[in-house]
Amino acid sequence: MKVRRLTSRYLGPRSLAASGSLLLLASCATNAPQDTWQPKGPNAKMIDDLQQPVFAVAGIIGIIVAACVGFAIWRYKDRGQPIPEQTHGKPALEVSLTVIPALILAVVGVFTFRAIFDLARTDDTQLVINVTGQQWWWEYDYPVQNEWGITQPIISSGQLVLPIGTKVLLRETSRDVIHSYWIPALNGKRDAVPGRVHTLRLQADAPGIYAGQCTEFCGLSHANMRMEAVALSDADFAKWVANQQAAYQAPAEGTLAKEGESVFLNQCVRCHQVSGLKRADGSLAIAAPDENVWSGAAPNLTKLMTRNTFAGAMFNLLRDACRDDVWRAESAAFGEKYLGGVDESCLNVNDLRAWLRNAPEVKPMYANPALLTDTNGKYRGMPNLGLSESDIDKLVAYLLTLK
Ligand code: HEC
Ligand SMILES: [Cu+2]
Repeated sequence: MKVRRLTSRYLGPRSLAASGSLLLLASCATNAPQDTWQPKGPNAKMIDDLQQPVFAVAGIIGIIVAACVGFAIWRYKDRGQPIPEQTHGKPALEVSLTVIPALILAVVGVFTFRAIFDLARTDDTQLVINVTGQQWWWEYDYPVQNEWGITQPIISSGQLVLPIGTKVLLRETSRDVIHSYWIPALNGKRDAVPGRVHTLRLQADAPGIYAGQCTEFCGLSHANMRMEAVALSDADFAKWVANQQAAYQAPAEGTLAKEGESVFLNQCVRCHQVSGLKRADGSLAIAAPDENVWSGAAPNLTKLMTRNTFAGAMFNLLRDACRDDVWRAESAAFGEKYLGGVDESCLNVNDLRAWLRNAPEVKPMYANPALLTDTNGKYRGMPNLGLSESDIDKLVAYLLTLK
């Protein structure tokens, strides 16, 4: 008796309708940069072309099955009637219910296989970028490719910059655990596995920013391991390449930034590379992150202020208003806005200072707090360096010159 009343209260048609429409409304997000139904390049489009018809066919079949089940429940509900006449099978029905789904799956299979092979092609690549996942950020390494003006390797992180209309091939690997690279608007997922190289094709049709995130659970800050692909016109990409390779500009003597450079030399170069940075004795400062970090690498900061995000794209390097300005720019104006980089007026100084003050506090890195102090000299992610506020002032001034 009691059970009946409970079920009728919670499973009544009204509450079912209410929860159903809530679910439906929840799918109506307007600003959804990671929507898998909005391809922005031919690889993602190929997946979408499979997804749309299969979703429709599966939807129709799903509705028919649900309707049949509903009808059977309603029609043959136990009302005390005698057991219906028992028959043994119906060969015609059984054969057709086996053959029809097999045919549907065969058709879907043919198109799926074709897409899988097309998406695996590597023989038409126009630009190669090496991508390395690690807890919890992505490194991008552009090997020398003279036809793109890349005459020395470019190493960056967080934002993948690529030219539009170009068949880009990512060569993915990992320095620690398995990660997975996924920018839904440009292609499906591809795992980044230590000791292996997996390839992933990317191509963007129009200038803009396309968001994604790591999709293989990789530890405490998995959810904070994001990425953004930034697509630029050929001309803007050439400007980006030239700037990434430009020589290091030391801050002028007597400035706060110059003091920041020496704090950086003392505190940061053991992990972070800034290409061209020299020590007081004139020797090049070369980072050795492998000695200090479990994953063996820390982001290259040479051109930090040319990207809009930091720490695995978890934080914006631009204040919200400036960032919106870049994200919402029309295609034609986008490149120039993006290439403007980050200046003092647009810097998201609060998040950057919080990071320098105590990185593990703003990005979870150790489930066990004891490991924050007892790390055998190696850190997962960036450690708390116990910097003073005045050192942070100097460092921020210095980092602003890295563009
Ligand atoms: C023990 C190694 C280590 C030291 C020392 C270190 N860092 Fe880091 N830093 C890292 C690692 C690892 C990351 C990536 C963490 C992440 O994204 O989760 C990082 C990330 C950063 C980032 C974000 C970069 C990006 O592109 O995402 C900045 C900025 C930064 N560190 C600045 C500094 C400064 C300034 C110092 C010196 C005061 C410093 N770090 C010292 C290891 C270190
Ligand atoms: Cu990951």
